[in-house]
Amino acid sequence: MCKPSAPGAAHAPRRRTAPASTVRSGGPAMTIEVAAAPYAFDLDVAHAALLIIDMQRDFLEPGGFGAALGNDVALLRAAIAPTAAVLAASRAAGMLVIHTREGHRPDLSDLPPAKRRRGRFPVTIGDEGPMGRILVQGEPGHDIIPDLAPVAGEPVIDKPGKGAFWATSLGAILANRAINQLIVCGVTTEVCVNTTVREANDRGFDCLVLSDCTGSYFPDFHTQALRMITAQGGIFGWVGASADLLRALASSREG
Ligand code: C5J
Repeated sequence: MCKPSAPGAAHAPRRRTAPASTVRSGGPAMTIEVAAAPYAFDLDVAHAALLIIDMQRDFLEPGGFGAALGNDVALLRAAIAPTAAVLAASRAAGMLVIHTREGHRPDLSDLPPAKRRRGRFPVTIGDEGPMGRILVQGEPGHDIIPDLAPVAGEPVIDKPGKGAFWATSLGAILANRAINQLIVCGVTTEVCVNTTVREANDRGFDCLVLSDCTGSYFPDFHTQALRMITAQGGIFGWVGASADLLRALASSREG
C-alpha cells in the first residue's frame, strides 16, 4: 500500500517490483514511485504511455479559434514548457508517446449537427476561421503547436469528440502495446482531458494527470477538474506535478 504523498514534495523516488496484477502482459515489472495525490503513483515505464491531448494551434495560439472566442490563451500556454520537458524525458525513457487532435473530416461527415450548433457562435466548427477552417483536419489551426510536434513513430489520434477513446483507435493501440498506465497532459483540463481520463478509467487504465501540463481558459475549472480526479481516494486517477515525474524518470535512467 502506498503512503499518501504530496505532489511537488522533493524526495528520492523509490523503486519496487510491481505485483503481476498491475501488468497486462509479461512478468513482474519494476515501478518507480512518483509523488502524487491522493497517494504515490507507481509508474511502470514499460507499460505506460504519455498521452498529450489537443495541444493544437487553434486552442493555444493568439489568433486561433480559442482566442477569437475571447479566451486568454496565456492560461493554456503556461502548460507548453512543462509538457515539452515531460515529452523530452518520456522519449528519452523510451516511453510510448501519443498525441491527439480534436477535429473533423473536411466534409464534416463526422461532425454531429448538435456539436456544430452548440454555442450559437457567429463562426463555428467547419467555418473559415483565423487559421483556416475551424477544427478541420489538414487546416493550419488543427495542427499541433510546433513546440510539441510529434516525431516519426508517435501515433497521432484524430478524435471527433472530447474523449480520446470515442470513435478512435486509441484503445487498440494501447492494447497492442500492453499499456495500462497513462501520463496525461494537454488541454483543456475540464473538457478533453477530463473526458479522456474518465473514459480511460472505465477501461481499466491508471491515469496520472500532470497539473502543470494541463490548462483551462477558466482557472477555477482547472482546479476543480483536477480535484474531481483525486476525490474519493482517486476516483478517476492521480494528479501530480511534472517535476516529480521528471525526477522519477531521471532516477530510472540512472539504473
Ligand atoms: C474543447 C478540448 N475545450 N480539447 N476541446 O472544446 O478540450
